[in-house]
Amino acid sequence: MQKSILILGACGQIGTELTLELRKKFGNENVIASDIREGSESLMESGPFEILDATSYDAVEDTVMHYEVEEVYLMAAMLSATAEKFPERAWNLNMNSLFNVLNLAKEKKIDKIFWPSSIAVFGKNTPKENTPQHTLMEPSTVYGISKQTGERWCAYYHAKYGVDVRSVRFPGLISWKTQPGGGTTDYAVDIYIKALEEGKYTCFLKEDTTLPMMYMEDAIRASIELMESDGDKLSIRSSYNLGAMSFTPGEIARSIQAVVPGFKIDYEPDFRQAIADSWPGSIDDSQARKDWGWKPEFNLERTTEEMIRELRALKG
Ligand code: AKB
Repeated sequence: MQKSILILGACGQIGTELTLELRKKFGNENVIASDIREGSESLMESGPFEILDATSYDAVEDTVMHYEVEEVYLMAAMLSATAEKFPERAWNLNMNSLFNVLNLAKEKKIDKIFWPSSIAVFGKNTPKENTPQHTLMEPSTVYGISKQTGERWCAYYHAKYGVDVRSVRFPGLISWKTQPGGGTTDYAVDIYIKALEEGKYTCFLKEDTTLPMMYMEDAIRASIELMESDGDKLSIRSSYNLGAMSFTPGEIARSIQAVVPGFKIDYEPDFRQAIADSWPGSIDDSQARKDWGWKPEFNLERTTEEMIRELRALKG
């Protein structure tokens, strides 16, 4: 199928792999990558790229009109740990970029939007295990507040203006191609890199902190599957719970030790511990499974195998 797709924030952890996958699926020329900075060689050279600030309505609108864009994936955001340091900048980036694409859809300049929410929408009074789709949500971080507010705006634009916006609440994402930046779950990527480079890692969370996580391949597949699914079957227009695996720093360390003998970990919790403590340990994603057939493929063991194999191959 031919359609024109714009990725805002294409050079980040999700955006890079999402762009390459969408190009494989819909053709290089049809997928326009954009960001405020240049990205990896494979992203820049495989299709159109624009330097674009997602918070500028005029700039986004110009690009949408120029390429006759039909679908937008809005991946630009400031994540939880960085957002605590720059609350206003985080709020402006996370909210203004969302309003821009919601308004473009309201004005019928684009047909469909993908916007990721996060487990950060939940708070310390939310049930921690098997966190339900509909539950108490009292986020304690700027990032979480921006995502929860964003969810309400998505549901509102869908109900009021018929905007076709689709969203999932991502857990921590693990990938080897592009590193994350500024998140609380970033340790689950850093640990693999440090295990291979130095044989040891100092974790900024406690040994027994359980968080929900997902391998990037599953996350990319979830995003595209949700966008390609029948809109009439989607009962959630705020954001779908999405689960894959849950583990602690102690458990991921042991899974690495099984393939990197001698790997050592120690623990020096910092301000990110309080953020992690306010988030769920596991997620009930039955609504996503029912509405659009979501099913994860990667558990911790398979993730560790792939991460170590790919990172070793990168080092040569
Ligand atoms: C973060 O740690 O901030 C993100 C997230 C869970 O949304 N990875």
